[in-house]
Amino acid sequence: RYNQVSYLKGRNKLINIVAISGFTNKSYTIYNSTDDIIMSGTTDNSDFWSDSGEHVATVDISSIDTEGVYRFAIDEMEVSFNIQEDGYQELREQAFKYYYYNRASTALTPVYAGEYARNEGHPDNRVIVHASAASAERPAGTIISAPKGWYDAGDYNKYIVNSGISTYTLLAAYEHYPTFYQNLDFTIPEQGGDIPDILDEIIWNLDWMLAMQDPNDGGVYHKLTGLNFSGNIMPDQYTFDRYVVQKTTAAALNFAAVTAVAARVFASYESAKPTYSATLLQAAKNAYSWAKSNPNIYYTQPNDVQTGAYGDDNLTDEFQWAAVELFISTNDAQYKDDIVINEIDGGVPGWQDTATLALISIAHHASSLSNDIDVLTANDKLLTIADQLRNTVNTSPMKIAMTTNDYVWGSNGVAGNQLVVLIRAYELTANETYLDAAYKALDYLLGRNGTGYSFVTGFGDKTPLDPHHRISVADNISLPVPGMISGGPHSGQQDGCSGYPNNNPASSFVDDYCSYSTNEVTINWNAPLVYSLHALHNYQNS
Ligand code: G3I
Ligand code: 9MR
Repeated sequence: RYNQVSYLKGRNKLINIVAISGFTNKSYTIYNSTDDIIMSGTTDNSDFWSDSGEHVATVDISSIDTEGVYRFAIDEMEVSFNIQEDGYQELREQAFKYYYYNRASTALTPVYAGEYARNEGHPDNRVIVHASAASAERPAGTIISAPKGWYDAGDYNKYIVNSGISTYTLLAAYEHYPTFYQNLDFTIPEQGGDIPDILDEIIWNLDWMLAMQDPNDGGVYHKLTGLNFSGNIMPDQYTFDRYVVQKTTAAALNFAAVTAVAARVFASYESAKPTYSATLLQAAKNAYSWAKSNPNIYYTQPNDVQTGAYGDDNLTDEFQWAAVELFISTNDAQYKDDIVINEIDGGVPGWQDTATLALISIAHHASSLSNDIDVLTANDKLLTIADQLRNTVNTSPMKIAMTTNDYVWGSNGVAGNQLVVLIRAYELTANETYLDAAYKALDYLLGRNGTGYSFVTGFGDKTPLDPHHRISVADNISLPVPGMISGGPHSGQQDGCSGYPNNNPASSFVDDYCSYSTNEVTINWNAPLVYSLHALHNYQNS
């Protein structure tokens, strides 16, 4: 198992040998492209890796540090791998481009989408207020308009909770590395101009999020959805009515946090995007006060709605996250008074666990916050999570950051967010061991894992060809849309798909459309990949 995309010059390089049975001292040989032997040796004794049920040894090939293509041979097996100075350029671009490919309410043109050009679908300009979302001003059946946004995933619905962490992660990428992104072009229709391209893409989703707020009370609809999941059709073939469903506290708080971050980011772009920042900030404040008055309206799936729930009945973390972002953006004591550092407790972030997003923002704004909140304690909490990850990388059989409990639905989103935490710890401390751990942990997503897949479509020797992504199924193009990270292994197998190799958490994965529990794609799993690849590239250059 190896990084199938590229190892990087100047960074650590690990290859794992795995076998069904234990082994000792296996000989291996590494050749360069002219067939010279440049390294050979024997493995250590294997360790049992219970997460995949395999026996594993690790070979450290970091001493090979010349760009090129190499072959690694052991027993009768052979794989080839790359070492490059900048091995991820194309991967970075395509992982980001996924957001463009997943845009609702627009046609994708050949200039920007190449063979993935398609017609417009889901105009979402006639959306019905569902009974669960009815209010005096907007009774059930009222028609509203909420176009744009990114499709959540392999399905065509748009969910505020999951948009929350996804949009935050991309905004944080910009906020943490502004100069880097100001100098970075992406091939999207808004390319160039006064606003960095990453922010142009983010605007596509923010505009939709803003339309999900009821202007009458500040509440935010949980999702915009058909009553059921559609079949495998292209966006322009979709005929179901679309609804906004139930205002929830979770939606209001995710919305408040994201629009508060966006307000401070877009404050620098007032002339290119007049009043946008102020609109976002007002929206954030209104959503937050709605949540304060309605603190425990949890999502309950109405009987006639079948699509994703993104339910969450613990909102302590979302409250803290929103309060932190609003305080950073406003410096208003009202929000500071709601911040309780002791309540900001979580691990690696996810759509349901946003506490650490608050810690990440606190760490980034530490100097302006230190008179008002206990920044030291907050930073300690962030470093504690990173230390655990680094320790797992250094001591686990595969030398990765994943542990048994991380193999959930969307485990590759966990792996991506582990990278974000390690990178933030490096930024906070300048301690290179966090960066080393991040590079090793990145290999996991690109092949050094329990499945042998490089999980990003189009990148690697063995990559998902049949992800749960309606567009990729329906577009008559044999390869899936590139740059999408598949959900990743976990043993739930809720889709009842056949073809899983086994039930082990790290290897229960099947590259089949039917496996929506392991092989779907989503905006929240791609976001930490985009964040991390660009952040690491920034460090690689500096
Ligand atoms: O909250 C419990 C936790 O208390 C418990 O310890 C843990 C043990 O497994 O389970 C937790 O619940 C899990 C939940 O996610 C929160 O993590 C459920 O088991 C798990 O089935 C659930 O999976 C979610 C899945 O939808 C099903 O609801 C995924 O996180 C979520 O990413 C996924 O999202 C779907 C959307 O609904 C629809 N669009 C596609 C998208 C991606 O597949
Ligand atoms: O396509 C749906 C996917 O986006 C969701 O993650 C998943 C779980 O909510 O559900 C998928 O839809 C399936 C539905 O739940 C059951 N019938 C088959 C659908 C897949 O085509």
